[in-house]
Amino acid sequence: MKTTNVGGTVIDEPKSREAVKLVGDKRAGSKAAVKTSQIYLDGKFYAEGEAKISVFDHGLLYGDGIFEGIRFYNGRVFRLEEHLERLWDSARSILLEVPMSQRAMTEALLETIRQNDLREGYIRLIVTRGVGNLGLNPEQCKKPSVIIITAQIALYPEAVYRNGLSVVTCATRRTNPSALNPAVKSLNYLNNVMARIEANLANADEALMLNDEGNVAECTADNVFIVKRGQVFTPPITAGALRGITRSVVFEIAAETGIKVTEADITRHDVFIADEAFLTGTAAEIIPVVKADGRPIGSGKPGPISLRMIARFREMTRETGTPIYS
Ligand code: PXG
Repeated sequence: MKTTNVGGTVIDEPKSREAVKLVGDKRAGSKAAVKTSQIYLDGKFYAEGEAKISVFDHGLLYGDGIFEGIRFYNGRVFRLEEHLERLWDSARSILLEVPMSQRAMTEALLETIRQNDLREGYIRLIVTRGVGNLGLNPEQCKKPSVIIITAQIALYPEAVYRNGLSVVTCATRRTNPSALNPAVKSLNYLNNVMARIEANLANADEALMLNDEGNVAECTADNVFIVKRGQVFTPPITAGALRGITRSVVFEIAAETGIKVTEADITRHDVFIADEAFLTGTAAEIIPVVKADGRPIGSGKPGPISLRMIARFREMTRETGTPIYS
């Protein structure tokens, strides 16, 4: 079943069978047709159907660009500064100059949410290399483009946070950092998309991606954590993981509650014998994993540390962040 949403756009449709599906498809014929989302494109706002970029934009032709996925809750943008820092880091790494200051970007972002009159949702912030010719040389591209899209988010249903997800290890390895560093949040997500397809084909909720050494790197859009004997472990960034913002919030919650977190190489075996496992990401938040490659993790139910993390994370999202309307 498809339901529509006011924000117009939706970032994903979770795989879970019980998933709530939200799509911005006006043909689905409901209230969503009443309001189209306003999209920021290079300093101006356009209705959803009017926001267009050139077919010569290298973001499209080569995946040459960067992005961030950000959430806002209860009228506040969660961890906005961290997301902008990471965007600027990605830009630096690929020698792309974001055509505005972080301050101007903050204002553009907040204004986009205001234009859409939302208090809860998701923001997709994209900077493309801009218009060039059909050659891949970025020197052809004189002006990067900035796109900001707000959307209501297709959350996993609450039951998944209580019952957990299944993951399968996929054959697609995470990109080797010396080829394309996974720490750069680039528009080049085909590596992750291929892994996602494998999860779909296996009828699993997520794909566990390994690096060239065979250690766990991350899932397709989430960082991975395991719990063993009361201690929490997660792969280091050097294993091919994105420096997730939600990941860093887990470090903070752990410090607050006296739980030890260690960045360490994790094998599939470690996942199989873990007492608990969970994933972290802006879209998924903190979500328990209860099955890996057909093996139940721990008791096969979300464990106490995962549930404590989820509860504290939710408090933080409601109480902290950059105010949108004041
Ligand atoms: N790893 C990868 C590869 C990601 O793309 C994360 C980890 C988690 O990072 P944050 O900072 O969000 O805690 C991401 C997150 C989505 C979606 O629909 C999420 C991301 C990218 C694309 C889509 O959830 N990035």
